[in-house]
Amino acid sequence: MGLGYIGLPTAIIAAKHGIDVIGVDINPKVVEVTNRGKLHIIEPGMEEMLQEVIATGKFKAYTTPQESDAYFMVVPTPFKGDHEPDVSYVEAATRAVLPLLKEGDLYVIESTSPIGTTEMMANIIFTERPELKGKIYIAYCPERVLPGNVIYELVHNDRVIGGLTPESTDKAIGFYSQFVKGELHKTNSRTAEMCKLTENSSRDVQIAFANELSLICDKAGINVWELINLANKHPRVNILQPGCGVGGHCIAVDPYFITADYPAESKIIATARNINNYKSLWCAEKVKNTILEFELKNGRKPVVAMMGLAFKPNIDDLRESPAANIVGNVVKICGNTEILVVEPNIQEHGTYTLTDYREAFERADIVVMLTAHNRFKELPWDEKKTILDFCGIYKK
Ligand code: SAJ
Repeated sequence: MGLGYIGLPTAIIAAKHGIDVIGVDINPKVVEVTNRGKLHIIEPGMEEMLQEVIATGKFKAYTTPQESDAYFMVVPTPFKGDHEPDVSYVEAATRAVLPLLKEGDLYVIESTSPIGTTEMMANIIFTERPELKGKIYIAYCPERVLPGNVIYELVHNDRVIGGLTPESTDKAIGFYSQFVKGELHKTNSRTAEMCKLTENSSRDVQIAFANELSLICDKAGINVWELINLANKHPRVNILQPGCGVGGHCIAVDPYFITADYPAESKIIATARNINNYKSLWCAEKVKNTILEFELKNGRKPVVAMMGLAFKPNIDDLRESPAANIVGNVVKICGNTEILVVEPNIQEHGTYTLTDYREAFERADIVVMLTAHNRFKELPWDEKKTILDFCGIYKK
């Protein structure tokens, strides 16, 4: 249920391992495109695999669920209101498969979910189908793949599997062991739900620490990249890298699933979110001030190169990208300044005319490094330009 960034690759990999897979998505366009062997998500190597499993007849997409032996909820859990998790898609997917459930079936939630969601869905199932009580297996099993490396990680990562009962955990392990080579760790559903949220919150907190250091170092006149490199020479210190904020659909989102339900207890997690959000605003302010200073000093407007739109290095994914937000913010406020927007990993953009990264660097008076793409690392350091390096292009 759900043929998005995780559901579709999972369906394809399972089919590739010989499992008969029915992919379901409420969006008819997704179903049509998928059945034509075209990938509607960005994931290297996945389209060839999709075409293969369609050809072998192991995979087909539909707009409504079909009777199966195991059902997987892999739908989005967005926000409603002020960062409150919205589990209505998980509930809708659950209600859609409810009439099809039969004795012995496995029902798994993979969607990132607040603590207690699996129990809540079990309640819905048993309220509507009381005769299934004790006769079906219910578990929570989050994925932890890194976008861009999904084919490898779906198979090789360890997974945490939390059943409502030990029998449910075993049943789910039986399923996943057909294609997962990583270790499958047994737990209960609440721990598995919290484990997913913990992993991404942990990374968010660690990035916030690096971002906080970058703000301190900027004021103190210290090169933060050199500082972190030196601190990491300590055998028990491993600081992550500062950047222009935290993007993507996971790390900047999942911590709110904890803070929404446990506001009094989740102080560090909430502060980390604020620091990482603030870092993007700080970067945008820095760019605007640098433009003003240039004008005052030179009596003309500068040419500005904004280097990168993607949410992390060497990908073409612009979802929830702090770099894209900063570009939007600067373009809005400094509309009459010539701003060259660069993203070498995409061909075109709906709003901006893109400039080649070498040309933009050459022409710019102010160069703003937003995403640490490898290609930008070939560019020289140029004393004549003002370079704002928010992502460590020149850290060496
Ligand atoms: N970032 C930094 N500094 C760093 C590392 C990352 O600023 O040192 C920024 C990146 O630029 C990016 C954001 O953090 O904007 C997130 O990037 P990422 O590569 O750390 O993670 P995602 O969002 O692509 O994938 C994460 C992964 N989770 C963890 O590493 C704990 C992945 O394993 C999860 O499956 C995924 O979230 C998910 O779906 O939840």
